[in-house]
Order: sequence, then C-alpha cells, then structure tokens
Amino acid sequence: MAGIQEVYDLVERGKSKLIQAAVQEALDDGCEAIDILNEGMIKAMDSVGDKFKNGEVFVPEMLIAAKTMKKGVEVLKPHLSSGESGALGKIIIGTVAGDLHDIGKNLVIMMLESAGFEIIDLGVDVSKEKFVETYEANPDTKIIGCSALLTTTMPALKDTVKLINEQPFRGNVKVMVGGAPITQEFADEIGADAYTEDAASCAKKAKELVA
Ligand code: B1M
Repeated sequence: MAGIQEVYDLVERGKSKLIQAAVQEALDDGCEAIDILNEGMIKAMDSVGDKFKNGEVFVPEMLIAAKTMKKGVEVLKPHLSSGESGALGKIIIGTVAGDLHDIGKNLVIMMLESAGFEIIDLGVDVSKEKFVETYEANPDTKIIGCSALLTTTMPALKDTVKLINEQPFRGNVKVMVGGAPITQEFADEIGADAYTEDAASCAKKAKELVA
C-alpha cells in the first residue's frame, strides 16, 4: 500500500517532521496499525541497520531514524493498545547495562500494557543491581523483563539473569528476555524462564506465565 511505503521511506530517511501526518494518512486510508508498524517502521529500521553495517550511513542517521520511528509510534499507539488497566499485575522491564536501544523495549511495554499489565520501566543501560533493587521495592511484581540489542551486551543480560537467579525471591517471579541477538537457546543457557521474538508474542507469553 502506498501509505505504508511512504511511512517506510520517511523512517528510513529520518524525516521526523513529516512522519506523524504520513502515519495518520495511512490509517485514514484503511491500513492496519500493525502493518504500518511491521511493514513500514520496523522494516525501515532493518534497512537503516543494514546500511549502517555496510558503511552507507552512520550513528547520527540511526539516531534520526529512531527519533522518526518514535514519533510515528505515538500516532499508532492508541490503535495498537486497548488501554486496559494493570489488572494482570506488575512487570519490571529495562534494557541491560551498556545498551541504549529502547525502541523494541518500548513496543514490548506498549503490548504488555495493552494486555493488562502495569509496567515499571527502568529505561536503558540498567545495572543488574537496579533490576534486583526494584523487585525488592515491588515484591508483588510478577515478571522481570530484560532487553538486549547488541551481541556485546549479551553478557550483561547473562549477568543480570544470574544475579536475579541467586535471589531468595526468585521462586516468586518469572524472568523474560528478548532482543534481536537473543535466541531460545541462549535464554535456556542463562536460566531465563521465557524468550520471545517480538512484542506481540511477549505479551501473549507474559499472560501465560501469570495465569
Ligand atoms: Co544500534 N545497532 N548501535 N543504534 N541499531 C543495531 C542493533 C545493529 C544490529 C545495526 C547493525 O549493525 N546492523 C548493531 C548491533 C550489531 C550486533 O550487536 N551484532 C548496532 C550497533 C553496532 C550500534 C552501536 C555499537 C553503533 C556504534 O556506536 N558504533 C551503538 C551502541 C550504543 C549502545 O547501545 N551502547 C548503537 C547505537 C544506536 C542508536 C543509539 C543510534 C540507535 C538506538 C536509538 C534507540 O533505541 N533509542 C540505534 C538503532 C536505531 C539501531 C537499529 C538501526 C534499529 C534498532 C531498532 O530500534 N529496531 C539496529 C538495526 C536493526 O535492528 N535492524 C541497530 C526496531 C525494533 C522494533 O526492533 O529492537 O529488535 P528490536 O525489538 C524487537 C525484538 O527484538 C523484540 O521485540 C521488539 C519488537 O518486536 N524485543 C523483545 C526487544 N526487547 C524484547 C524484550 C522481550 C521480548 C522481546 O522480553 C523482555
């Protein structure tokens, strides 16, 4: 659809001033919000990532594309979330130490909120101690979720899960992990309870874990 292609082009080119109108236009034309997200925005980010890898663009371009996607997601948000209350319980979530990527985590949060969870968002570059301290201050938390986007921060994810696994409260909370370089095999190896590939499956799995 032309609307989705326009969104793709604007995210890829980092046109943050134009993105919100284009997303709204795509919605008005009847495009599904989830398709605008997946086919327009996430695919454009993948393309920017590939261009970065090939040396065609640099960090500033990745940053501008990220800013553009964030602005676009603001318009999509009411169409993707049902806005239920936090009746399913609390989830603590953050991107692990040394890692500044938060778009994927924020999409995961949006889906979890929509599924009915209350979220404590620790942001990015979160130390393993911070995850534990936050649980201790919120012992009614059902799930701790950790995101990692870099192969170089996979060890930080491992260390975070290890520290959580050593805590006396471990039996009372589930640990979920995710992010582009993470696999089910790695999640099993580090002792997490669940791994999911994307935001929608994360929300589905979280519901199963607390059922
Ligand atoms: Co960075 N970066 N980046 N970057 N960046 C990647 C990740 C990279 C793959 C690009 C590439 O080389 N092709 C590459 C990593 C390579 C690797 O590790 N193998 C990379 C690199 C190298 C870097 C730097 C090291 C670059 C440098 O400085 N030389 C640097 C590191 C900074 C740091 O973190 N310390 C860096 C910096 C940045 C920016 C700050 C400029 C910016 C991030 C801005 C921001 O997030 N606010 C950025 C961006 C934008 C990207 C790309 C282009 C896009 C990331 C993104 O938002 N994707 C990315 C390339 C790519 O992803 N193709 C790239 C869209 C998002 C929706 O997907 O985050 O995968 P994703 O989230 C998904 C799933 O993974 C999953 O659900 C989400 C939604 O479906 N998921 C979970 C995520 N968390 C989950 C948690 C769960 C469950 C599922 O349970 C708890």
